[in-house]
Formats: sequence, structure tokens, C-alpha cells
Amino acid sequence: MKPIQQIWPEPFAERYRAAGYWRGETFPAMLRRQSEERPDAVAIVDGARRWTYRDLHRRAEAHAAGFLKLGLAPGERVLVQLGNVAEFFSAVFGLFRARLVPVYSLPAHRLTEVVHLARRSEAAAYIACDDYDAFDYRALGRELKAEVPGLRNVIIAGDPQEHLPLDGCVAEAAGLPADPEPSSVAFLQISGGSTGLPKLIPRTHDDYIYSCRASNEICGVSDRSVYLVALPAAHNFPMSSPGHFGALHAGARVVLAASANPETAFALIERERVTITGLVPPLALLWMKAAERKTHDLSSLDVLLVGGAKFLPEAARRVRPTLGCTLQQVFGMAEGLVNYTRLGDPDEIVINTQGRPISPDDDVRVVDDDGNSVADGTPGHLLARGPYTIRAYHDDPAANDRSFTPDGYYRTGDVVRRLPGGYIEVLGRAGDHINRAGEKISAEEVEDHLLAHPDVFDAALVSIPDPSLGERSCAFVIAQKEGMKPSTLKAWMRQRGIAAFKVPDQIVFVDRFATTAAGKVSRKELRAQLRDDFLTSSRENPA
Ligand code: OOB
Repeated sequence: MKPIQQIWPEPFAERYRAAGYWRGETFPAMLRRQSEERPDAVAIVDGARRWTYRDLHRRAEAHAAGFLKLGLAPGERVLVQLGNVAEFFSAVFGLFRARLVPVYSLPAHRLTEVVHLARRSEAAAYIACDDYDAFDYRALGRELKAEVPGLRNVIIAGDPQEHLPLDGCVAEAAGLPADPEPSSVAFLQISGGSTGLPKLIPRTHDDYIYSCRASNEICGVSDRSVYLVALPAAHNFPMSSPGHFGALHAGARVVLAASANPETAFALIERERVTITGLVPPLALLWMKAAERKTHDLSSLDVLLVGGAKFLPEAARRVRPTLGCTLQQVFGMAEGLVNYTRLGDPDEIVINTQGRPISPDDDVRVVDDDGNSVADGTPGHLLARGPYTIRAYHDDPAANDRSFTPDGYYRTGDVVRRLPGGYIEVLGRAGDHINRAGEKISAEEVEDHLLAHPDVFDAALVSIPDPSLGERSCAFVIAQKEGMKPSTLKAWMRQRGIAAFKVPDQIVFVDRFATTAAGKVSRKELRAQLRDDFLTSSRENPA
């Protein structure tokens, strides 16, 4: 088993400790502290279930002992694909306590993605819901186990069928090992991924807890806050910006929404007096529209964080008039760096920028194609280094060479402008990925799937601006055979065992791809050209 680690060069680690960012706190210690300080305060609300901090702590300890009793050994990895359910928390805190390492998979992932994550992380077990959002994860667990022989246990919350019940994975907590080291890896987050399948992001207790704690301060989260998890709990945004882990760190209450649609979410905001939540831009648009009907009392909502994709100024301007709360834009990434507009910022900043970094020690550079710093106000590539930004992905030397500079900056892949006061305006992506409502899609990965079809000769995936999704995906395909239909190819893609958001929104068949005089174009140039031609022709011939 490959060791999992995240190492900052010692002078940096020393500075981050000395500055008080890394305080030697771990997730198990954090939950224990809360269960001692506020045992009866409600930590998790999932439908009719309300778990206090004491409940959550006891359940986590029992699971920790149960997982070890199953034969899982400290340091082993466990793929977690749970929806927004209370068990997400008891299982994940149980894994932390047993020194097991959760690997977060999104509920939308299908066989291709979970197999990749399980193999790359060498996962020994898989934890999922029986059924969530009308999908049966027991069947997925069965296929996963068949594909990945090293994965020994499939553990199911709810009706397990032939698998192990999560409820049954409990034992007497006496004799648990000591808490993990604060500098050890707490979990593997997954990258949005601009090339190929998701990469694994090892985040330490020290660095992640710092980002949650600092986010709480920036977003005004205290033990009186109520955080609604509207986005998938496993995603970095609702996890740490300030997210459910931030909320738990503050002793606040976490309310789980099974869906982010306004009907479900508004009812929860009213019932639980939710004070803060986070959304991707298309959902924020939907909420603003739904709020016009004034069906629910949303007066408890203080702060709405919007991020994951660019929130346009016209939409940002409407947050307060429609939802009656303060907007905070958030521009973050699972690799680390997170930027927020601040609560007291003037409207013009909140509406037009994606915020500024969390930490005084976030070392952010904006550079040209040759790596030279550009003047503030000039577009360039964003590089980041700091107390909660990783220095390397897990087990991926090629990605590490591409994604990090020799002096340790993470190449975010984002093109930005830095404005006065260190505020950042995101202009777009340098690479070819599609940011579809906050879900990141790698052009390369989808093209690979399309090329696997026997009748597809070549394919290029590009992003097209879309009024509701921000961006949608459009595949240009050269078919080997006459008469292939977009719907047939889409249906075939859906059967490939990939997350549904990766199936192209639109497929355009073309006879050939234009090439340069030399007969060669890079994939990047080809995608750019197809996109430009498409946008020009749709402007000239609007539908
Ligand atoms: C968040 O994390 P990821 O890892 O899914 O995606 C990161 C990428 C960024 O590199 C950027 O391309 C894009 O998502 N992004 C934004 C944005 N926030 C993220 N692009 C424009 N405007 C924004 N406000 O998406 C994430 C993680 C933590 C907090 C918030 C979002």
C-alpha cells in the first residue's frame, strides 16, 4: 500500500505553525471537544432525525471500533459515496477516529469513476447508501467489488442486501488507537480535473481545519449558526467554505437537504431557521426566481455563499432584493486556495469580484505564459501556495509535474485579474474543461469515451456559454458511418457507467476537423476553433 502524505517544506510548515494556522487539532479531537462542551446541542438534522453532538460522537466512536473489528487497518483507504444523510457524518468521523482515510466520491459518480477512485487510492472498503436519488448503490458496490479485488468490504447505510450493514459496523469503543497525527492526511478530496479522471487530493487535519476555522471567521459562523448543506456533502465547497465541517467546528447546527431545489430547501430554511448556505450559480438563479413567489419565510437566512463557477454581476446584484440576505462570492478549489468577498465589503466588490484569499500567508501570483508576474489588472494564470494549498496529488507524478511549479505553487488553471486590495476576478480557464453548473468536466476524458464507440472516428468536446448552466458541453463528432443520431450516441454514453453530467449536452456531427496548412493542430487549438466557429454561426443564424 502506497503511503499517503502531504508535505510542506519544513520552513513553510514552521511558519504556518508559528503563525497559529496549524494548531495541532484533528477531526476526532474537534468532535470530542464539542461533545464535551455542548453534548445536548443538535449537530445534525436529517429529516426527522436530530443527532446531538453527544450522539454523533458516540456513533463515530462505535463505528471506528466496528471498522477496525472488520479487519480494516489504520492507514487504509475507504471510498465513501454517501448522499446528504446523517450517516455521512457518523461514518466519516468514525473513519477519522480509526485512522482510516475516507476518499470522497460524489453521488453522481458511476462505475467508471468509483473504480478509478478505488484503484488509485487502493481502497479496502466502500461505504454507500442503499438507494439515494433513485439510484441503487448496492448494485454499484457489487460491480465495484468485482472490478477491484483489493476492495474487501461493501458497507451499506439502510437495507444492505448481501452487503454489510453500516448499522452493524459498531463495536465497543474502548481500546481505540490514539488520535491521528495533525500533520497526517485526514482524507482524499477529488479534483475537478482538467485532464482525464479525477486526481486525489490529500488534505491534512492541520491544513483543512485551518481553512474551516478561518472561513468561519470570514463568514460569521458561530455556535448560533445553522448551515444548510444543499450541495453534495462530499464536495469541498459545502464541506469547508465554511461548510458542514466549519459549522461543526463552531458548534453550530448542520441541516441536510436531500435536494437543492427551492421547494425542499426553502421548507428546511423555514423549519430550521437556517442562517447560512452555499450554492452554485445556477441554483442561486433558481432560488431567486422561486423566492419571488414568497411561499416560505426565509427571514432567518443571513448569508448566501455562491461559487464553484462564475456568478455574473447581474445575478449577484439581485441576491439581496430577492432573498433578503448578504451575498458572499467564493472562489475556491479542492486543492486548497479559497477566496471570499467579505461581509462588510462594498456592493461593487461583492458584485464584481470573486473575493480575496482567506489567509495573509496565501501566496498568490498572476503570471503570463512564460511564468513572469503581470501587473495588477492584467489577465494572467493564477498560481497559489499557502498553509492549506497542497504541494502534490496522491500517486500521480505526471499530474504533479504539470500542476505544480518547481517552487511549489499550484497551477490553478484559472485565468484571473488581480484588483486593488488583492481581490480576484475570475475570467475563465486556461485549459479545456467545462464548468457545467460547478461540475467540472474534462474534455479529454469525455473524448476518450466517445472514441470508444466503434462508429466514432474522432471527437472534440468544447464548452459553450449557457444561460442557465453557465457552460454546457458540446461534442463535435466525426462518425465513421452515415446516419448516426445524437440521441443514440448520448444513450450509448449513458450506458458507459459515467456520471450523467459528463454526457454531452449537445452533439454536432461534422465531416472533418479543419487542420492547419501543416496538417496538424493541437487538441487545444482544435477545440478553440470548433467553439469559435459554432458561436459565430449561432450568432449569424440564431435558432
Ligand atoms: C470548487 O472546487 P472544485 O475543486 O470543484 O473546482 C475548482 C475550480 C476553480 O479552479 C475554478 O475554475 C472554478 O472551480 N471556480 C470558479 C469559482 N469557484 C470555483 N470559477 C469562477 N468563479 C468562482 N466563484 O468549485 C470550490 C471549492 C471551494 C469553494 C468553492 C468552490
